[in-house]
Amino acid sequence: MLRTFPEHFIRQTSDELLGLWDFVTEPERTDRARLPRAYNRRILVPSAWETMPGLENYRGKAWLRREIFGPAAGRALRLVFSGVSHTGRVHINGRFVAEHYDAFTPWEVLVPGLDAGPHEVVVEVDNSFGEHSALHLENDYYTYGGITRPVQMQEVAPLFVERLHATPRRKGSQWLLEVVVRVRNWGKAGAECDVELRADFAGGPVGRFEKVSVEPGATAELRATLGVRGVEAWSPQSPRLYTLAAAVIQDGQPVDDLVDRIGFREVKVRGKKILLNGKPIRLRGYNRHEDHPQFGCAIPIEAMMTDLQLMRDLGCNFVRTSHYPNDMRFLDLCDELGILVWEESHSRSTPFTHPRFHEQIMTNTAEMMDWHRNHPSIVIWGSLNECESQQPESVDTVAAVLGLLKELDPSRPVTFATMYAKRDLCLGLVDIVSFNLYEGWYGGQPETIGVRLKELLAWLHSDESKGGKGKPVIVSEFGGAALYGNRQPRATQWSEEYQARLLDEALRVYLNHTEVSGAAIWQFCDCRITPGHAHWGTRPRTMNNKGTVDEYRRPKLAYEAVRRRMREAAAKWDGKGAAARKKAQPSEAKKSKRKHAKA
Ligand code: ADA
Repeated sequence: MLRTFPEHFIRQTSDELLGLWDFVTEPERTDRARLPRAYNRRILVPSAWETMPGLENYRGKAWLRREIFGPAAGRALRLVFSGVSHTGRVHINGRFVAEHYDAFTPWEVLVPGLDAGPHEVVVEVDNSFGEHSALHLENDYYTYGGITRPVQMQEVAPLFVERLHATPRRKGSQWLLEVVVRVRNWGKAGAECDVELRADFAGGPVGRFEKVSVEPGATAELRATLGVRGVEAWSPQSPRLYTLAAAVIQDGQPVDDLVDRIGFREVKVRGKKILLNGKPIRLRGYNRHEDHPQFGCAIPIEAMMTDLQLMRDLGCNFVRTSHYPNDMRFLDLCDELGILVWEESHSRSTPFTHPRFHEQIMTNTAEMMDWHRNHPSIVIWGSLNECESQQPESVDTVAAVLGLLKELDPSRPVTFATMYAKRDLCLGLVDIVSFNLYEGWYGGQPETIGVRLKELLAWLHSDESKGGKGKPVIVSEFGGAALYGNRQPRATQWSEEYQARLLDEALRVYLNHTEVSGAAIWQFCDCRITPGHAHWGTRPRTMNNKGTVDEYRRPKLAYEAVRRRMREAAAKWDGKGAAARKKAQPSEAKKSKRKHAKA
């Protein structure tokens, strides 16, 4: 399954491509044909090939092969890949059919006209760096190789639901749901259908598009705004999910469908606050890389759940998917558990000068939003982590990427994480200002964290020219490294003691500051990095060691300090403490009543 729930009741789907495929890497090939004639290994899908003996460091091309049977008569084969790292080229019976770049966004391959088969599917996968890859490059995390997220095989009718988008909006006491359905026609002739919307928040159908006609090869985009009453809002405390489905009906019969889960919630920025359903929220949690020593980036759902449970135990309500779109199953779990998410498109200090940067970041950003926009847990869209936002010549690019986020989804605030603090030139382009602040690690001391923050906030809000005056602020990264097991009473850098002290002080400051709307520790778990780089290549163990848990999720000393600080903040801001505070503070209405009474 690509998701944690069934997405189709009418469309035929199969998980048979999850399993063993034939496999060969370029150096192990024995022929020079366009596609390999012989395969010397077997590989599991999904998996990262670095988990196989001898391929721990392999970077280059490899081929995966499987035999499949064709779809039923009158149906096209549709393959949905939720992640191939980083470039996938699909061949069916030796014929090239599709290509996709970037490990972190889903993509689909549609093949009409296949008979019952059998047919050969070959996926050429490439994880090499160079001119062809602007977003995957040597970095402070690792680009793995393989079909690293689940893939699904589907049989689709000529008219099928390609995408279903639903955006909730609050209007007084009711909700509006803006629905967009894309119906595609792969057939050779124009065709007509009705499209019915059903939801579990209503007894029967909630909408119907009649006599929709779609030209051959074209896609029709259907739009409706539904008024919805009597639903429970989605929130971290009560992550209520509903189901929305679109079905294609022809001659009175349903021929295709797509089901998604939605939540009714609204995110807004008001002055220096982020509001969820009209109430200020404070985000506390982690930056997380999809990385695990046993699985690489191909993390099984069980391990995703462990990560989320650890974050829950730590008292967090927030995760930033640094620095790329995450597996849809992870986002599904966040939806279900009520974890708030900042999802960002793929970029970390990526040079804008790379010849393919513009095209690849725009595509990645649009794909992220096309596939992930229904997740209620996603409350912030981001991109361009620590990119060149301090350079005048970069402003247009930052504006273009953030503009795309805004254009495709005006319902969520946008941001990027900057390392440039007072030198940043793009703070005017965001809804939320996000600073990566490594005070106490790359310079400074834990004790100077508070002073640095105060000074930065005073500068930011001092006048309009800074771009961020009066906007909410998130400290999007902070922390320091500790090598698991390196315990020393001297408590110097790289020791567990130092990291614990640093995080304790940082959280004391950030979680209690009324002008900080969010704090995300760098990072949840230690992660593998690309070796050899002048800067990150010097990191001990060729890992980024700033995890609160190590790569095996073993807690470091800081775990307890973080847990205590986060839980205190939870009690203060969103638990019983918050309710008690509210009670203690007279409402505006009561205050004015009292004033009048006094007068
Ligand atoms: C940056 C960056 C992270 C990581 C971190 C660090 O802020 O966004 O990806 O590299 O620094 O550990 O230095």
